[in-house]
Formats: sequence, C-alpha cells, structure tokens
Amino acid sequence: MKLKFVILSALMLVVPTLATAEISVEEAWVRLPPPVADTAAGYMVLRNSGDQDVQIKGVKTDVARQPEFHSMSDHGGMMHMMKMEKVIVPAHGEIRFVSGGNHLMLIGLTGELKTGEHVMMTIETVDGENIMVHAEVRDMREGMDHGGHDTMDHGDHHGH
Ligand SMILES: [Cu+2]
Repeated sequence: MKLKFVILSALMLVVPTLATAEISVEEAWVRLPPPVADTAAGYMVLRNSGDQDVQIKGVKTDVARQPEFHSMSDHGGMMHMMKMEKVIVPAHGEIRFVSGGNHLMLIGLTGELKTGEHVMMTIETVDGENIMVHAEVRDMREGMDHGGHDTMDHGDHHGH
C-alpha cells in the first residue's frame, strides 16, 4: 500500500501545468502629449493565440509613475473614462486599445516624450508572464486636416 501511494504521488508531480500565455502585442504607440501635460495616452492591440483567457495584471514603464488601462464610455454625448478593473484578453481573441476608445493612460510622466522615440513597457499577466512592448511616440498634430482652410503663402510679386 505504501509503495502504491508513493508511485501515485510521483506521477502527479509529472503532470505538467502548461498555462503559458500566448499574448502578442501589435500596433503599439503613444500619442505625443501637449508640452505641459503630465499624462499621455497609449494604444495597442493585445492578441491571445492560446486556449485560455489571459488576465492582464498591469503595465510597468519607466516613463510614467502610474500606467493604467482606461475604458471609454459615452454618457449622453459626454465621453467618460474609467480605470478598467479587469483587463482580459479572450482566448483566440484580442482586446483593442485604439484612438478614441479604450486606451492605456500613462499617468505621471517622468520625463518629456519625444516624437519617434520608443517607450518601453512591460505588460504583466496574472500568471506572472511579462510581455515587452515597444511603443513609438507619434505626434498626431502633424498632417492634420484643418478643414480646407488655405494657409498656403503664395508670396508677394515684386515687379521692380
Ligand atoms: Cu484615460
């Protein structure tokens, strides 16, 4: 009886606990904030190629003291944002943080962000997996359409 028990225990130790998250990150970028702002919004798409939902515990980055995921909701034409208490990347699915919608809020910027530089972030899952993210800082004011107003300077014609 004792021997049988030992063998059973050994077998149980061998049973693998393969709960590896299959998270990938795409389309990660950070919107260049106005010079006086101490927050910036970040965007990315998190994909899960695994068979199980993956819950995100949080984000770490050197550029902000308090990065958090925010949800956006429309209350009678007023957009409200709230910290997401649970960020879950569904199995064989994705969760999107895109401009105008849910986003990553980089609260308490520790320095000035510059267009073209890459913000390094680490996304942590509740299972303890870390996913590295490189998010390019983009200045969205460039190339903005000013509604057809002609600001082009045709110059003066000096006929002397
Ligand atoms: Cu926000």
